[in-house]
Amino acid sequence: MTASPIQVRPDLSKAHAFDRFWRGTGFSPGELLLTPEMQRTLKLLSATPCQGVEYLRPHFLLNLVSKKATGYDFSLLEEAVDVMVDNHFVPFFEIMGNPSDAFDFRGTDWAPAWRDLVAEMIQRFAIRYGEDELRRWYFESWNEPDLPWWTSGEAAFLVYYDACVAGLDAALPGLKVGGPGTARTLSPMFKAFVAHCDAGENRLTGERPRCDFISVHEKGVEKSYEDIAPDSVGICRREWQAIDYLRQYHPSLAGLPIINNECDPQVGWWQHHTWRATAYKPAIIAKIIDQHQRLMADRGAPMGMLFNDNGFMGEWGQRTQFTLFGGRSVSKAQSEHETDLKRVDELRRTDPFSLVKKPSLSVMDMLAQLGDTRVPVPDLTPDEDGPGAIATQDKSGNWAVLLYHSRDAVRVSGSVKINLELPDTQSLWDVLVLALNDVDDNPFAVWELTDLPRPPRSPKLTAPSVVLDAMRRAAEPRQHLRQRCQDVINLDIEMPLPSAALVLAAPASDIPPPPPVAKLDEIDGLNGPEWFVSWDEGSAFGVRFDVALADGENGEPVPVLDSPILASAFVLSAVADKRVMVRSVALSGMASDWVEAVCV
Ligand code: 8U8
Repeated sequence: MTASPIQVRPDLSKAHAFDRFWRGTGFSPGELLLTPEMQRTLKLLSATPCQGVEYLRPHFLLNLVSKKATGYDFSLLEEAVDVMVDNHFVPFFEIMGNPSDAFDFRGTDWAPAWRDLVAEMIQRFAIRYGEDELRRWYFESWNEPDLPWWTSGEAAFLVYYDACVAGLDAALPGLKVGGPGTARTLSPMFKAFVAHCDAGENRLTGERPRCDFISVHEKGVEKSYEDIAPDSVGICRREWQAIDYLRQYHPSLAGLPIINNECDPQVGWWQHHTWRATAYKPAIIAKIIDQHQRLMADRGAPMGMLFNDNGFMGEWGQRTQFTLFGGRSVSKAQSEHETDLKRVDELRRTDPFSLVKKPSLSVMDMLAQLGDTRVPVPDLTPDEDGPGAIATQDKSGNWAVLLYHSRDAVRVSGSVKINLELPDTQSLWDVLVLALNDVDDNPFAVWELTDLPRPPRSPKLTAPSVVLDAMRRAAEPRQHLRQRCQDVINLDIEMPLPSAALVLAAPASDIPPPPPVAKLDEIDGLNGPEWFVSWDEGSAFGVRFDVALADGENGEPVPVLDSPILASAFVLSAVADKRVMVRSVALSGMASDWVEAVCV
């Protein structure tokens, strides 16, 4: 017997404003920003459309500052922050690190000097990046002061926070600041921090401690080399514990946005779990985001932001957005982290490397398409059986719906049929469905089919260009349907477990889109030059892009993928005597002329 399809019926009567609250990532340590691998990572990451990944939260940035006989040397810190800002990221700036180990936070009288350090840093940033830019940033206290990243105890942490705020306010009053970024639910450090912000006094200014947001870290499950199941609902449950605690004991703080800026399915970024390289990861990312809307925001929580702390560099099974081929071997960068500024020149050099995108980043390309009005979908029970939906419209009424099928279990299979009907879609509509699942393919599966040497036999991943290119194609969402619908949009969509699918729908149009402005950058790959092809995404809803190679001057462009690309860049190995061509494709399938991507 075939089960009847799961009905997905967005309810327009419940539509409300929707904020894309998941646009952050992080990594450690900050000095990775000086490496060619991280600089390439950010260049590729910034091609997530519509600033789909906007905030970057590195640890230990202040270890890049050196104390000199007179004053501080900020040059390495500024170089690192330039890398973020030049790639259009907004720093979520943890005031974390100890310049030349000059501060003994267990001692006395260090607070005015810390305030002055922060103030000087902010004054320099204001000159370098401008005041308006700085007002977009978030400033946060030391990462996870309830774990051994902070060893000086609660009292010193509160003084440290006061000195941070005093320094920020001395330089540029009103910058956004908060904390405590704690790792443990309702830990004594969390309680001490919120009590101080509620009823304490800034030790340096005598004012009430300023706090614009509360940050906590809640993840799906503790670290383990076993593929144990995360408890995704547990993330929201524990965030509610923090909110309930504030409501009960510190109501004056209970309205502050709650930010979970390390909202990962599992602790331990460095441990290898192959599910991090398959469709399991994009599906659970989509589910956790939807849970934050349904179980937090819809129930009155002051939802701030949600970050996946997946900006690290590493291999298939590690918590990263790309798989690193070649380059330097990455270790437990954070736990073993000790900054050695004498080795900075070594950081700037590396062996040849290539990056291959993971499906966990492709789902950010999908999420980025969602509109600013959410249309709730009643009667789904994704937290019990897996299939869920985030349905949205934009201001013009165009639909973007993200469907997902995810369970909190790594080793389950199966498939469901979803029947999606969009309301109020009379007359003609163009519809496109793109999907990520392991049945179509995934880059890790392409890799597994090879007999290339892999760890522990080889300390670094390596692959010929043809395999790198095949893996990159397999990372992109696949086109499942492109169709013109008359009077009603009613679609049956097969959703294997795990998977994510994006449905885009707009009133039909036969006008071809204008060609994109396309660029080509030659970058150094593992096996020689690679092409980073990028284009201006424009603002027309549903218009996406094809990349093709053409022989010589007059050859016909041959697309490298049979699906339009959601991101605003694609990487491929350079091929002699070929030209790279790009075109825009509207939802109707109407395409612009091809344009050549040229080096500028
Ligand atoms: C609870 C816990 C145990 C442990 O052994 O290591 C941890 C490391 C624990 C909690 C947090 C933690 O560090 C944070 O989480 C990391 C991770 O790998 O999950 C990183 O994502 C973060 O950068 C770090 O702040």
